[in-house]
Amino acid sequence: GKPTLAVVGATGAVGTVMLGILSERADIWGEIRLIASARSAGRKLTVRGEQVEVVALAEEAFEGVDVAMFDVPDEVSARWAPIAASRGAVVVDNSGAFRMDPEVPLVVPEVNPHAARMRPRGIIANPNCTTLSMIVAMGALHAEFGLTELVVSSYQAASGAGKAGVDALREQLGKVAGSDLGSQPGDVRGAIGDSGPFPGPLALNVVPFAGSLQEDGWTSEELKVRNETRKILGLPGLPIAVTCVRVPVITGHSLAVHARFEREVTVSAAHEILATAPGVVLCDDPAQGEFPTPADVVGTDPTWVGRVRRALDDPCALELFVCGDNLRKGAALNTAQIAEVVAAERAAL
Ligand code: 11C
Repeated sequence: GKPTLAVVGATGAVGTVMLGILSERADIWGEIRLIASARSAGRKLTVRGEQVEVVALAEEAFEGVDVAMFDVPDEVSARWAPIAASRGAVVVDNSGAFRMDPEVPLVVPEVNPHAARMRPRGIIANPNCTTLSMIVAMGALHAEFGLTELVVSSYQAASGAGKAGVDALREQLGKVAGSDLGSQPGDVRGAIGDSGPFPGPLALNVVPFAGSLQEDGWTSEELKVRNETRKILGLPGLPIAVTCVRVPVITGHSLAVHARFEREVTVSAAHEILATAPGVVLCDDPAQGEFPTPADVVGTDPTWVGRVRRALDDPCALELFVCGDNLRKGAALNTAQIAEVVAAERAAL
């Protein structure tokens, strides 16, 4: 029969998008079991046009599950993913708990699908949404030109911080709408106060901080983009500098990328690769006002690329701007694609 899928964290920001994605994609699953905290148990959610009752996270909830997707905080995955795996499920985990574990593959199906097969712990990790928002395009360029260095700045949406992030930004926008705030130091901060998950006002502002503070001034988010990119591309020594910035966008992460390669590159060669790479859409005609923006790409599946330029001071380097939906390819969609890779293995047995 068709494999049984469990969605753990079905009621969260990513889980909600996941149910939509599962309803749209090819229907390869038998039962889809929805799992969440005890608080949400008993709620009914719609998936594939049917109402499904949410069950509480417990060992028995994984009985008979072939693939279990986890869209929950790190500490919940750290505890429960091994339990699901010990019960025979292949876990696809979207938290940060296992991404850098050498015994856990970190998979982007367009870039390193083969890595999914080596999973001694029965766990496959899904990358961070900021890494995912650029990695399909960068993987395609790397395959052709050979990456030697990346310098990246992110423009991250509020929904990267979950529902709490979206609620905080909407509330802040309400407080500043129609005002003349934004012309005196601290006036926006004064009007908004300290609330929500961001360490500064996000409405009428940008905040150069995401995640938690780590050694030497780097944030956890910046180190994730660096470490995960190296692991996915199989380039453990790749020099990568990252600055992560939160911007007042609801959903859609963007990145400005300076990418250096082993050999000389041209914009036309890069265009040709990006225009044909699976999962990438080239949108690059600035004379016609065509470049990707998060407001235009939210809700879509691909990685959008524009503003491709050759570096003025380096014939081996490109500058480009990428945008992607951080809840779709950045999270739920990539997880669903990995689960489909696992299901296809099983079907081939
Ligand atoms: C953000 N990328 O935009 C983060 C959220 O490692 O999965 C996702 C954190 C993670 O805030």
